[in-house]
Amino acid sequence: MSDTKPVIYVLNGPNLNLLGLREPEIYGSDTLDDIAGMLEDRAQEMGLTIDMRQTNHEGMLVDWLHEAQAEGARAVLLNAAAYTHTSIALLDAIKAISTPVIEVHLSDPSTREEFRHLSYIAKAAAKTVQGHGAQSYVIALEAIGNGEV
Ligand code: CA2
Repeated sequence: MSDTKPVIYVLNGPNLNLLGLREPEIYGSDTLDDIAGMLEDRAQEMGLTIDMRQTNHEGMLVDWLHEAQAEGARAVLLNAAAYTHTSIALLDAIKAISTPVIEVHLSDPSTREEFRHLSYIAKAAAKTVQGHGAQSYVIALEAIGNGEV
């Protein structure tokens, strides 16, 4: 039988492949695979499917945002990492698709260095969840499940 559950793209940007291996005091000790597992468990309860990806390349994130729309994804969770604070290309890509995008951060960039206070992603995202460690992703997923996004 084919799987017709709505798909949530979970897109992760540069250096997040190192999660759990460095700077646990800022980002926690969960790896990206741990977070994928948490999301898959919660998504199953909610009747959703997770497609979790990570790249260190800005253009790949742009391509995946376009793909999310083309493939009919229900929504995107996006942790653009440092590109959050620099990327007009990602802002334009979010504006160019109708798929809702939720901005996710492990830390709370607004309480960190000044250069992290500006988020280009927030200018187009349907919602931002930040500062809850790995739980930020789960909270963002639940916002889709409860119809907030
Ligand atoms: O808090 C977040 O999720 C961030 O998106 C993480 C980014 C940072 O540039 C943003 O301001 C906030 C950094 C991701 C780097 O990930 C690392 C993981 C382990 C060790 C070092 C970096």
